[in-house]
Amino acid sequence: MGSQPVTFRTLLWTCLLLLGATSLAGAHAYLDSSFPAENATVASELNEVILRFTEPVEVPFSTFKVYPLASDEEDPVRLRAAASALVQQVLNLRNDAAQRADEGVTTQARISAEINIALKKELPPGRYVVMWRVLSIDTHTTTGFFVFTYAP
Ligand SMILES: [Cu+2]
Repeated sequence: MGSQPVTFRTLLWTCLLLLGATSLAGAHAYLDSSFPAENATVASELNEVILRFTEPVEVPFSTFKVYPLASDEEDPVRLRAAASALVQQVLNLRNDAAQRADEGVTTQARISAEINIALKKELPPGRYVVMWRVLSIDTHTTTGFFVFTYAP
């Protein structure tokens, strides 16, 4: 019976550690804002995409891509489904520069909450999907995407 207080204390510490881990896990890097904004239509000339995350991300260990989305779907749910299917297909692709609408990340810092992605010159009007898989400094990985329309 003498060991009971120790067990209780151990349990208490375990709970506190778990609580701590849970609040840490809440600090994943999610998209906070972007330019263009999600679902925005951009009428002016566009040469980069800017992503701002809720937490800094490890730039060299993260992936960012912009792809044209061959869809004139008007229903937002179906449009998002089409974009999601494209992301599944291409986010892991290597040597896909020819298919992409971007020329890569121009952010110089290794760790940054703001990511700049250069776009190819004279992009054709249409829909585009911005997609990412980011490693945040708390070692969690998150993926995401959004669609915008380019109508210069
Ligand atoms: Cu996290």
